[in-house]
Amino acid sequence: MSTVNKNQEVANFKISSAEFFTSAFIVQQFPTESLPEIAFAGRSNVGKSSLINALLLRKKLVKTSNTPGRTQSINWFIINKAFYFVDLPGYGFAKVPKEIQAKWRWLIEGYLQSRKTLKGVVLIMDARHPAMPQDVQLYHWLAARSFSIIPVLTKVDKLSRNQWEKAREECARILAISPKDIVLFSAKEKTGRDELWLKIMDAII
Ligand SMILES: Nc1nc2c(ncn2[C@@H]2O[C@H](COP(=O)(O)OP(=O)(O)OP(=O)(O)O)[C@@H](O)[C@H]2O)c(=O)[nH]1
Ligand SMILES: [Mg+2]
Repeated sequence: MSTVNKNQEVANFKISSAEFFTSAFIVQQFPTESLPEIAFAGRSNVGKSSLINALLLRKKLVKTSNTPGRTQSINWFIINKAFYFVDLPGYGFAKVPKEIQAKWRWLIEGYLQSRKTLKGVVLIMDARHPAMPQDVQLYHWLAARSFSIIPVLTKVDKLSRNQWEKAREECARILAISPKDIVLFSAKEKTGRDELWLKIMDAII
């Protein structure tokens, strides 16, 4: 499909419904696999939940917080009754006790390893600290399993415009990918929203 058609597709795309579906604190609580799923992963407090709200143009569908470690379960949201967005707990927050971190890791890996309906993973990083060691670790873990990965640098509103490309190039260098594969995003300003929707649609189809 040409870029013009694709942009048109995003322009015509309407979010007719976006609802909370279910939560899982343990693997046994995962809902039955049915519709395609897109997961959102990243370090604690990076802005995963805010990014989902920005994509859906909903202010409070997904709970966000200033305190890292807000999202403690895997949460499914059903969009247009056609696919799920899956908000994962964050990783790598030092103040979360070790045994809780281990539990979340178990839960996240349990999800990523087993989910047959998982179509793509949006890997969210902070534009001010692109590709931290745990991001790189998750990126390689996903790449080794042939996942469709969509790397995103969020909170770009916190950088000056001339730092955007620097952040993107730095991230691309560390992940050994092309800068154009990385989406620059801001939940606050809705920067990169159409571009990210396009990549998500590509992954779902
Ligand atoms: N300026 C700015 N702030 C943001 C942006 N995205 C998120 N934030 C802020 O970052 C903080 C964390 O956002 P969340 O969306 O709760 O982050 P999270 O990754 O879901 O956090 P956990 O669930 O704890 O892992 C909140 O105070 C948000 O308001 C953004 O694009 N720009
Ligand atoms: Mg969250």
